[in-house]
Amino acid sequence: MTHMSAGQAVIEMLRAEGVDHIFGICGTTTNNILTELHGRDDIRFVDTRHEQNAAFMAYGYARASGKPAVCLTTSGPGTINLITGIALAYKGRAPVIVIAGDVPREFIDRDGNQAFDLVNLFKPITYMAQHVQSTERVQEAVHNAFRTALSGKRGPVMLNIPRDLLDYKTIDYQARTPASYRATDGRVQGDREAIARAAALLASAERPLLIGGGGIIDSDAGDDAVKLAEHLDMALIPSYGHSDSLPNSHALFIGMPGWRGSPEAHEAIHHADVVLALGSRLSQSTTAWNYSILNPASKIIQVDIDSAEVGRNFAVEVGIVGDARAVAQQLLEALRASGKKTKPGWLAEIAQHKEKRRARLAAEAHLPTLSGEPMKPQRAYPEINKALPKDCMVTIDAGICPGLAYDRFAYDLPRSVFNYAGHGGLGMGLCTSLGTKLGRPERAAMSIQGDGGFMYSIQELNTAVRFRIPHVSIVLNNGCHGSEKAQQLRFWNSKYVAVDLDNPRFDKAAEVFGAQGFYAERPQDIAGAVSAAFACGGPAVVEIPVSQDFPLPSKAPGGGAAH
Ligand SMILES: Cc1ncc(C[n+]2csc(CCOP(=O)(O)OP(=O)(O)O)c2C)c(N)n1
Ligand SMILES: [Mg+2]
Repeated sequence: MTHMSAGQAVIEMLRAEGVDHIFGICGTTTNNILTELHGRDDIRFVDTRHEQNAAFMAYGYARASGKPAVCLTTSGPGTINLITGIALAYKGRAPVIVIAGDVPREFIDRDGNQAFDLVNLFKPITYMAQHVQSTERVQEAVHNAFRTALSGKRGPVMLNIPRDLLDYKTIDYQARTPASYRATDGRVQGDREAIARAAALLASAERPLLIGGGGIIDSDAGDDAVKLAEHLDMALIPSYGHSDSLPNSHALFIGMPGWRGSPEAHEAIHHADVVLALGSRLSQSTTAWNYSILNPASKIIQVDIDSAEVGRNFAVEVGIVGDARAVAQQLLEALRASGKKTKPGWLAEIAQHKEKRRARLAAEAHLPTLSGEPMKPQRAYPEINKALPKDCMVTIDAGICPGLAYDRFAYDLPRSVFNYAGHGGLGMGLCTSLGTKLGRPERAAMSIQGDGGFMYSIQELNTAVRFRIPHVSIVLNNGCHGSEKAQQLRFWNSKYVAVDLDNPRFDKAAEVFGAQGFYAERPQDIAGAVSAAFACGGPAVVEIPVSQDFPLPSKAPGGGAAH
């Protein structure tokens, strides 16, 4: 038991959880915690230039590192500004813990300055939003927050602490290890009988296919999924936005399905007779929620840590509640007993799909329809690929030009690709990517965004410079909100409103911020510029001007996401 300030006790609890970065902006209600960081070097406060960006960074940090991330913000607008980024953490299943310093209790319920019902504002976008009741219960509240954020399906939580509970208060702090207040070991195993039925179905399959979702990343199940697939000759398909759940160079890997994905993946999925959805919700983005990608005749085995997801979007033959890694191991063990039966016909079909995709994308470097000036956005990708470090973490912002990245970058390591995760918020690219770099400093990090998306958070170049974060931002500048302009062109008779943009030169803007700027107007300039940006060792921006000849949207209004 140690007597200390209540604010220091909060910091000690974060340290016990391994938290080494806190994202936010200062404010009068959090000085009781913030000032306790003075002189400490075991934990760093990353003060951003807008709270929304702090939440986006925390999201990137948590997804890249697999560790919880923390935001600390002040009363009223300071915390309200987090909402868009925390909504992303909610959609993207990231354990982000918000500690909001609130006005003192005497301001509450009487329209005091900066007094808002923050708890209710955060309820729909967190797994738990709680008003801390007393100084004595702060420790319990912080433990609850970590337990909730990290158990089962991960996600954000919010603690609202009125400042009078901490200001100048001391407590007798009893340090506790995380294992004493939340389950830190063990994995949820699948039900034995369900495993046996799933194994029998997989053993009888002629064209089995594995869809690997975010659950594979969260449970580190990639290697076990691959072993299972190799045993059964299963095609490997990642779910939408989770291309890094399975190694892309593997012979059984085809490509990602969905709107921005590979048509070859759709062909394979449609022809599969048994589909194992491992840690995948079979979401709207992966499946379109209809049988345009999946085949109604295919039998589906679905594995998810959250029983509420099993059978939610498609009828399943076998549903298994469990950890993706534990279940993959259980299935392999059950199947090994019956030995391996090679499926040469299906293997040949998988190889054909893989080759067809490779050839389609390779052709983009030479297609006459993609030549000419200004450069078509597709033409930038083979060139960026030439300079992309092998271990690079890539964050893809919303927008039509960045969206091309989904089918055009390849990953062999988990925790390599980050995106808006069904949230769709423009402007997360730069900030999330900076968070990934802070979460995994040993790997390279790059964000790819459009001119619209980049201007949402360009001020965070200042944060990147102050914190000396080595980072590359690629800006595909088509001078418009292209995704929306394409919609107005195709579905609204070219009645353009609010879609054209007049931008500064982004490489020059980078220099004003103290970062490095590069400009690549021709395809042959891109690889050199991107390599130099990575080599410069600090934050860098590569502007690539591209044409407005965007790929047209295939969906009618109301027919799906427009980001
Ligand atoms: C926060 C937010 N506001 C608005 C939108 C709608 N929206 C989707 S894409 C887009 C335009 C993106 O433009 P840009 O970043 O330049 O990419 P481009 O489509 O031109 O490649 C807009 C405004 C959104 N997704 N998120
Ligand atoms: Mg644009």
